Amino acid sequence: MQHKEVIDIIKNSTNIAIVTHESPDGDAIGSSTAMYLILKKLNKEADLIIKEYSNVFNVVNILSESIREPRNIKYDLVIVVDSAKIERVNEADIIKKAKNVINIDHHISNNLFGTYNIVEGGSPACCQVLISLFKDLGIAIDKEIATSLLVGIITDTNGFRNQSTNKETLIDVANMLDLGVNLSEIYMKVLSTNTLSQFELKKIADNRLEFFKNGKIAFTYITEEDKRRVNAQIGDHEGIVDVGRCIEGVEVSIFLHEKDGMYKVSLRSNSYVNVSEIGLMFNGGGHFYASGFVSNLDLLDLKNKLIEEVAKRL
Ligand SMILES: [Mn+2]
Repeated sequence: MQHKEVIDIIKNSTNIAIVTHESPDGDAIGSSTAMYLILKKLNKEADLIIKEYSNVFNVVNILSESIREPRNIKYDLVIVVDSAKIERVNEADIIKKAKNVINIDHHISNNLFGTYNIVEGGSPACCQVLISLFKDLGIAIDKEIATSLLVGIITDTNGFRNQSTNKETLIDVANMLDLGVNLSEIYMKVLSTNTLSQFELKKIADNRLEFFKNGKIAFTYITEEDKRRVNAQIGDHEGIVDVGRCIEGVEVSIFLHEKDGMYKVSLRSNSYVNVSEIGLMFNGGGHFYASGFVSNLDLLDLKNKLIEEVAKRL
């Protein structure tokens, strides 16, 4: 997709909304706020719609003050960031009603639901996809925008550790340092600091960690009851799936997290298992090394099915 067409649509739209996927992670928050700030530079006040988010993302200063309720109108343009499909977005109805939809994403499973799609499957973060769009828009990134972009890049690359991290990522980040962003502070806040409830939740998951297939599969879970017990806040389960993934010999880490009576499944692989295939089988999606889906199977059934599917690919 050529950026030019997308740029014209942005410039010619008045009522614009920015939306992202439910349970927004750092890349969802970073992409939405970076897009919001870029539009501001174009003298466009977009409705930034984010239903809920973890406090750690307040490292993006403008976040809380910029969020709006969706208006009951037909938007000229809805920009959807970091979302593989409409069903993952809380505000699916405003997307469906909109005159134009720009879908900006990096999931290989993205089903190109937009009127215009800028989808770079395999790119380490939606924020990285945005950087090249912003360059073509001819608007210089400032410190505030760079902070948003870094939140996305740091979280989605897991601190530059994921396989998807590439030369471009590091060059983009190096360039942002010239703008005075505090890389170490952002890194600490979004990736290295645990809230107390997050720590307690992780302890529960650590204690339940089991290994299968000669230690190649790691499995753990947390329930609604666990979350109540530690008074967990939104986002407190983030990062738990990486505990299993970082143990020597593990190829795939499986983490189940109960929410609203269903299980949200996170899968992470280290080198050769394409977990996006498994995500797709269960109507979810993702990337080669990271994918997820939601299931209404019970814990034991889900666990067995997942171990079976992963084992086929070992
Ligand atoms: Mn992402």
